[in-house]
Amino acid sequence: MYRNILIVSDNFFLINAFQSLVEGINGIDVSYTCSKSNIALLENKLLKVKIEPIELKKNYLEVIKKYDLVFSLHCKQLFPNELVHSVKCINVHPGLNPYNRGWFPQVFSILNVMKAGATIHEIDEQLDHGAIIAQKEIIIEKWDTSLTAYNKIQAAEIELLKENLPSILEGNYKSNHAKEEGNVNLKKDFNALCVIDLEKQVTMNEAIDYLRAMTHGHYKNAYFIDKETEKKVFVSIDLKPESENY
Ligand code: 0FX
Repeated sequence: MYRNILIVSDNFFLINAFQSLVEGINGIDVSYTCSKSNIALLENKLLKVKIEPIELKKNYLEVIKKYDLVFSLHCKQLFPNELVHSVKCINVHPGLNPYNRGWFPQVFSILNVMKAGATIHEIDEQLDHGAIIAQKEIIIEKWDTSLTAYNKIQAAEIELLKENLPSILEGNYKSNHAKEEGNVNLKKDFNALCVIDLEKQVTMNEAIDYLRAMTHGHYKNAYFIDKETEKKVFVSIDLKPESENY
């Protein structure tokens, strides 16, 4: 059984959910950390745990000495190879590996119609790539935006943690490598997507899919530049399926 567990996370919701899941388990010691730059999380009064900043690139040797299991629950930092090779590191990822590994998987799944969901996997040297412990697919409906798809994915992540945490802590889980390498999207791919080319000709179907992929609550994603004022104009979309509101 793993006893000294480190959580590295930049996600409020997942930290609190993890804490609720481990609350009653005896014999384990769980420490919670986030990126140094995540002031909002470090100062968040609603967090149920004490959280400390960590810089994995600098502090990985201390982590190797102190912990025998490390979880990444949506963490902004890359895990150094030395850490991954020395301690069991596990990632809870908001995508259905190997489809759309990397940045904001559901955004790309809306656009390229690849499967979406949540995956718990061992961390290796490549992005969202290690042996898969468990995964859950979510269905993206035609009226889902990035936000509504993401909410389904977070719910799937919690379900996966509930189902798999006992065997992960015991170290007796099974894991399998994905049969394909899949595809990877990076932050720069998302940034490039944000720029709307007003002259581009697309079908209404493509336009709606693009806008719902880029719509995520208050985030200002897709934009065009107004020629006269040279201001950025941000664009999002509101979709309501008939059964919900009519
Ligand atoms: O927890 P998380 O999903 O993101 C975290 C890390 O911040 C990120 O670096 C890491 N790749 C990921 C696995 O874990 O929260 P978030 O608020 O950064 O992003 C959540 C969703 O919000 C994302 O899937 C798409 C949307 N979003 C986010 C940002 C920052 C946008 O639409 N636009 C944005 O500018």
